[in-house]
Amino acid sequence: MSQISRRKLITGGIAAAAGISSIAVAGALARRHGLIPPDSSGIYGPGETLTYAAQRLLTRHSMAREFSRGDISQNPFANEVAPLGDEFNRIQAAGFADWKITVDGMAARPTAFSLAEIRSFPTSTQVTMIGCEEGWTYIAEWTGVPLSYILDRVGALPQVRYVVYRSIQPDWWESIDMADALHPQTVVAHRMNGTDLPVPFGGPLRLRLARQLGYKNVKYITRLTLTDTLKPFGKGLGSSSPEGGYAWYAGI
Ligand SMILES: Nc1nc2c(c(=O)[nH]1)N[C@H]1C(S)=C(S)[C@@H](COP(=O)(O)O)O[C@H]1N2
Ligand SMILES: [Mo]
Repeated sequence: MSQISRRKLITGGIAAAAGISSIAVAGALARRHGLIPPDSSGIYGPGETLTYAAQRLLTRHSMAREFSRGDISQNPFANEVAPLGDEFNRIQAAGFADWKITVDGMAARPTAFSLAEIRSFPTSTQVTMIGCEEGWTYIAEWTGVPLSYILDRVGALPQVRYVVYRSIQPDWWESIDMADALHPQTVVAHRMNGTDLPVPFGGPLRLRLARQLGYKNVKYITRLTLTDTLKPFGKGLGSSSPEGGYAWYAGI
Protein backbone atom coordinates (compact mmCIF):
# COMPACT_ATOMS: atom_id res chain seq x y z
CA MET A 1 0.00 0.00 0.00
CA SER A 2 1.35 3.41 -0.86
CA GLN A 3 2.16 6.02 1.79
CA ILE A 4 -0.66 8.23 0.58
CA SER A 5 -3.42 5.69 0.69
CA ARG A 6 -2.24 4.47 4.08
CA ARG A 7 -2.30 8.02 5.36
CA LYS A 8 -5.82 8.51 4.01
CA LEU A 9 -6.93 5.31 5.64
CA ILE A 10 -5.53 6.31 9.02
CA THR A 11 -6.99 9.81 8.79
CA GLY A 12 -10.31 8.34 7.80
CA GLY A 13 -10.23 5.94 10.72
CA ILE A 14 -9.52 8.66 13.24
CA ALA A 15 -12.09 11.01 11.69
CA ALA A 16 -14.74 8.31 11.74
CA ALA A 17 -13.94 7.49 15.34
CA ALA A 18 -14.16 11.16 16.33
CA GLY A 19 -17.11 11.81 14.01
CA ILE A 20 -19.48 9.40 15.66
CA SER A 21 -18.30 11.22 18.77
CA SER A 22 -17.38 8.00 20.45
CA ILE A 23 -14.38 8.68 22.61
CA ALA A 24 -14.50 4.98 23.48
CA VAL A 25 -13.81 4.03 19.85
CA ALA A 26 -10.94 6.53 19.71
CA GLY A 27 -9.62 5.08 22.94
CA ALA A 28 -9.73 1.56 21.52
CA LEU A 29 -7.87 2.73 18.42
CA ALA A 30 -5.24 4.42 20.56
CA ARG A 31 -4.81 1.29 22.66
CA ARG A 32 -4.49 -0.93 19.61
CA HIS A 33 -1.59 1.22 18.40
CA GLY A 34 -0.03 1.54 21.85
CA LEU A 35 -0.62 5.30 21.81
CA ILE A 36 -1.78 6.24 25.30
CA PRO A 37 -0.09 9.38 26.64
CA PRO A 38 1.08 9.20 30.26
CA ASP A 39 -1.26 12.04 31.30
CA SER A 40 -4.31 10.37 29.72
CA SER A 41 -6.01 10.16 33.09
CA GLY A 42 -5.09 13.76 33.91
CA ILE A 43 -7.28 16.82 33.53
CA TYR A 44 -7.61 16.53 29.72
CA GLY A 45 -8.65 12.87 29.89
CA PRO A 46 -9.78 11.12 26.67
CA GLY A 47 -9.38 14.27 24.57
CA GLU A 48 -5.66 14.20 25.24
CA THR A 49 -5.47 10.56 24.19
CA LEU A 50 -7.33 11.30 20.96
CA THR A 51 -5.06 14.23 20.09
CA TYR A 52 -1.91 12.27 20.78
CA ALA A 53 -3.03 9.12 18.96
CA ALA A 54 -4.29 11.04 15.91
CA GLN A 55 -1.15 13.18 15.64
CA ARG A 56 1.20 10.27 16.20
CA LEU A 57 -0.41 8.14 13.51
CA LEU A 58 -0.15 11.02 11.04
CA THR A 59 3.18 12.58 11.91
CA ARG A 60 5.52 10.17 13.64
CA HIS A 61 7.93 10.04 10.72
CA SER A 62 7.47 13.52 9.30
CA MET A 63 9.91 16.40 9.54
CA ALA A 64 9.24 19.90 10.80
CA ARG A 65 9.65 22.57 8.14
CA GLU A 66 13.24 23.77 7.66
CA PHE A 67 13.91 27.38 6.64
CA SER A 68 16.86 29.04 4.95
CA ARG A 69 19.49 31.08 6.79
CA GLY A 70 17.92 34.26 5.40
CA ASP A 71 14.78 33.50 7.42
CA ILE A 72 16.59 33.52 10.79
CA SER A 73 14.90 35.99 13.16
CA GLN A 74 16.97 39.09 13.84
CA ASN A 75 15.85 39.54 17.44
CA PRO A 76 14.84 36.13 18.78
CA PHE A 77 12.91 36.32 22.04
CA ALA A 78 14.51 34.56 24.98
CA ASN A 79 11.76 33.74 27.42
CA GLU A 80 12.68 34.77 30.95
CA VAL A 81 13.85 32.01 33.27
CA ALA A 82 13.94 31.87 37.07
CA PRO A 83 17.34 32.66 38.67
CA LEU A 84 19.72 29.85 37.76
CA GLY A 85 21.30 29.50 41.19
CA ASP A 86 24.75 29.28 42.75
CA GLU A 87 25.78 25.97 41.21
CA PHE A 88 24.99 27.21 37.70
CA ASN A 89 26.78 30.51 38.32
CA ARG A 90 29.90 28.72 39.59
CA ILE A 91 30.04 26.38 36.58
CA GLN A 92 29.37 29.28 34.20
CA ALA A 93 32.18 31.36 35.77
CA ALA A 94 34.58 28.50 34.92
CA GLY A 95 33.48 28.50 31.26
CA PHE A 96 31.21 25.44 31.72
CA ALA A 97 34.25 23.12 31.87
CA ASP A 98 32.48 21.18 34.67
CA TRP A 99 29.09 20.92 32.94
CA LYS A 100 28.06 17.30 32.67
CA ILE A 101 25.12 15.46 31.23
CA THR A 102 24.40 12.10 32.81
CA VAL A 103 22.71 9.41 30.73
CA ASP A 104 21.28 6.65 32.91
CA GLY A 105 18.40 4.22 33.25
CA MET A 106 17.91 1.41 30.73
CA ALA A 107 21.31 1.61 29.05
CA ALA A 108 24.05 -0.97 28.65
CA ARG A 109 26.67 1.72 29.30
CA PRO A 110 25.29 4.56 31.45
CA THR A 111 27.69 7.50 31.08
CA ALA A 112 28.22 11.06 32.29
CA PHE A 113 29.47 13.13 29.34
CA SER A 114 31.38 16.38 29.78
CA LEU A 115 30.42 19.37 27.68
CA ALA A 116 33.72 18.94 25.77
CA GLU A 117 32.78 15.36 24.89
CA ILE A 118 29.31 16.40 23.75
CA ARG A 119 30.89 19.09 21.58
CA SER A 120 33.21 16.51 20.00
CA PHE A 121 30.33 14.29 18.81
CA PRO A 122 28.82 14.39 15.31
CA THR A 123 26.34 17.22 14.86
CA SER A 124 23.27 18.01 12.89
CA THR A 125 22.13 21.55 12.04
CA GLN A 126 18.60 22.79 11.41
CA VAL A 127 16.96 26.14 10.76
CA THR A 128 13.55 25.71 12.36
CA MET A 129 10.85 27.61 14.19
CA ILE A 130 10.25 27.46 17.92
CA GLY A 131 6.96 28.61 19.37
CA CYS A 132 5.68 29.25 22.85
CA GLU A 133 2.14 28.24 23.79
CA GLU A 134 1.66 31.90 24.69
CA GLY A 135 1.76 32.80 21.02
CA TRP A 136 5.17 34.02 19.89
CA THR A 137 7.68 32.28 17.62
CA TYR A 138 11.12 32.78 16.15
CA ILE A 139 13.31 31.03 13.61
CA ALA A 140 16.90 30.10 14.47
CA GLU A 141 19.68 27.79 13.44
CA TRP A 142 20.41 25.10 16.02
CA THR A 143 23.35 22.73 16.01
CA GLY A 144 23.56 19.76 18.30
CA VAL A 145 24.21 16.08 18.74
CA PRO A 146 21.30 13.95 17.52
CA LEU A 147 19.70 12.35 20.57
CA SER A 148 19.65 9.09 18.58
CA TYR A 149 23.48 9.18 18.50
CA ILE A 150 23.67 9.52 22.29
CA LEU A 151 21.15 6.70 22.80
CA ASP A 152 23.21 4.51 20.51
CA ARG A 153 26.43 5.47 22.27
CA VAL A 154 25.16 4.41 25.73
CA GLY A 155 23.55 1.25 24.38
CA ALA A 156 19.86 2.05 24.96
CA LEU A 157 18.03 -1.22 25.64
CA PRO A 158 15.26 -2.28 23.23
CA GLN A 159 12.61 -1.94 25.97
CA VAL A 160 13.16 1.83 26.30
CA ARG A 161 9.89 3.69 25.60
CA TYR A 162 10.64 7.18 26.89
CA VAL A 163 13.53 9.54 27.47
CA VAL A 164 13.15 11.72 30.57
CA TYR A 165 15.27 14.87 30.47
CA ARG A 166 16.05 17.10 33.40
CA SER A 167 17.45 20.58 33.88
CA ILE A 168 19.63 22.19 36.50
CA GLN A 169 16.32 23.96 37.24
CA PRO A 170 14.52 21.19 39.17
CA ASP A 171 11.05 22.44 38.19
CA TRP A 172 11.79 21.86 34.51
CA TRP A 173 11.75 18.26 33.38
CA GLU A 174 10.07 16.59 30.46
CA SER A 175 9.89 13.30 28.64
CA ILE A 176 9.32 12.19 25.06
CA ASP A 177 8.43 8.90 23.42
CA MET A 178 10.80 7.11 21.05
CA ALA A 179 9.20 8.61 17.92
CA ASP A 180 10.46 12.00 19.12
CA ALA A 181 13.65 10.71 20.79
CA LEU A 182 14.84 9.06 17.55
CA HIS A 183 13.53 11.83 15.30
CA PRO A 184 16.33 13.32 13.15
CA GLN A 185 15.48 16.87 14.28
CA THR A 186 15.75 16.04 18.00
CA VAL A 187 19.16 17.17 19.20
CA VAL A 188 21.08 18.01 22.34
CA ALA A 189 21.79 21.54 21.11
CA HIS A 190 25.01 23.35 22.01
CA ARG A 191 25.14 26.00 19.28
CA MET A 192 22.65 28.58 18.01
CA ASN A 193 23.00 30.92 15.02
CA GLY A 194 26.70 30.03 14.71
CA THR A 195 27.84 30.67 18.31
CA ASP A 196 27.91 28.59 21.48
CA LEU A 197 24.33 28.38 22.74
CA PRO A 198 23.79 31.58 24.76
CA VAL A 199 22.66 31.15 28.38
CA PRO A 200 19.29 32.95 27.90
CA PHE A 201 18.48 30.37 25.20
CA GLY A 202 19.44 27.39 27.37
CA GLY A 203 23.23 27.22 27.12
CA PRO A 204 25.31 25.30 27.47
CA LEU A 205 22.93 22.40 26.58
CA ARG A 206 19.31 22.35 25.58
CA LEU A 207 17.02 19.63 24.30
CA ARG A 208 15.80 20.94 20.96
CA LEU A 209 12.91 19.14 19.33
CA ALA A 210 11.28 20.74 16.35
CA ARG A 211 8.05 18.75 16.49
CA GLN A 212 6.80 20.04 19.85
CA LEU A 213 6.05 23.40 21.46
CA GLY A 214 8.63 25.59 23.20
CA TYR A 215 8.02 24.27 26.69
CA LYS A 216 9.22 20.78 25.72
CA ASN A 217 12.56 22.36 24.67
CA VAL A 218 14.09 22.30 28.14
CA LYS A 219 17.11 24.52 28.82
CA TYR A 220 20.23 23.70 30.89
CA ILE A 221 19.84 19.94 30.64
CA THR A 222 21.92 17.81 32.99
CA ARG A 223 20.41 14.34 32.83
CA LEU A 224 18.73 11.93 30.43
CA THR A 225 17.03 8.86 31.86
CA LEU A 226 15.94 5.99 29.62
CA THR A 227 12.86 4.18 30.87
CA ASP A 228 9.96 1.93 29.92
CA THR A 229 7.55 3.64 32.32
CA LEU A 230 6.92 7.19 33.50
CA LYS A 231 5.09 6.17 36.68
CA PRO A 232 8.04 6.62 39.08
CA PHE A 233 8.84 10.15 37.86
CA GLY A 234 7.24 13.08 39.67
CA LYS A 235 3.50 12.56 39.94
CA GLY A 236 3.63 9.90 37.22
CA LEU A 237 2.09 12.10 34.50
CA GLY A 238 5.24 12.10 32.36
CA SER A 239 6.68 15.54 33.05
CA SER A 240 6.30 18.77 34.97
CA SER A 241 3.91 20.15 32.30
CA PRO A 242 0.79 18.13 33.12
CA GLU A 243 1.52 18.69 36.82
CA GLY A 244 1.05 22.40 36.04
CA GLY A 245 -1.95 21.98 33.73
CA TYR A 246 -0.20 21.73 30.33
CA ALA A 247 -0.40 18.70 28.07
CA TRP A 248 2.46 16.19 28.16
CA TYR A 249 2.28 15.91 24.37
CA ALA A 250 2.65 19.31 22.69
CA GLY A 251 3.05 18.22 19.07
CA ILE A 252 3.03 20.78 16.28
N1 LIG B 1 15.00 25.13 32.04
C1 LIG B 1 14.01 25.81 31.44
N2 LIG B 1 13.66 25.44 30.18
C2 LIG B 1 12.66 26.11 29.55
C3 LIG B 1 11.96 27.16 30.19
C4 LIG B 1 12.39 27.55 31.50
O1 LIG B 1 11.86 28.49 32.13
N3 LIG B 1 13.41 26.85 32.07
N4 LIG B 1 10.90 27.77 29.51
C5 LIG B 1 10.26 26.98 28.46
C6 LIG B 1 9.26 27.69 27.68
S1 LIG B 1 7.73 27.90 28.38
C7 LIG B 1 9.48 28.08 26.39
S2 LIG B 1 8.26 28.75 25.43
C8 LIG B 1 10.84 27.99 25.80
C9 LIG B 1 11.29 29.37 25.40
O2 LIG B 1 12.43 29.28 24.61
P1 LIG B 1 13.24 30.59 24.20
O3 LIG B 1 13.71 31.27 25.46
O4 LIG B 1 14.35 30.11 23.33
O5 LIG B 1 12.29 31.49 23.47
O6 LIG B 1 11.80 27.41 26.68
C10 LIG B 1 11.30 26.38 27.52
N5 LIG B 1 12.37 25.75 28.25
MO1 LIG C 1 6.38 28.72 26.72
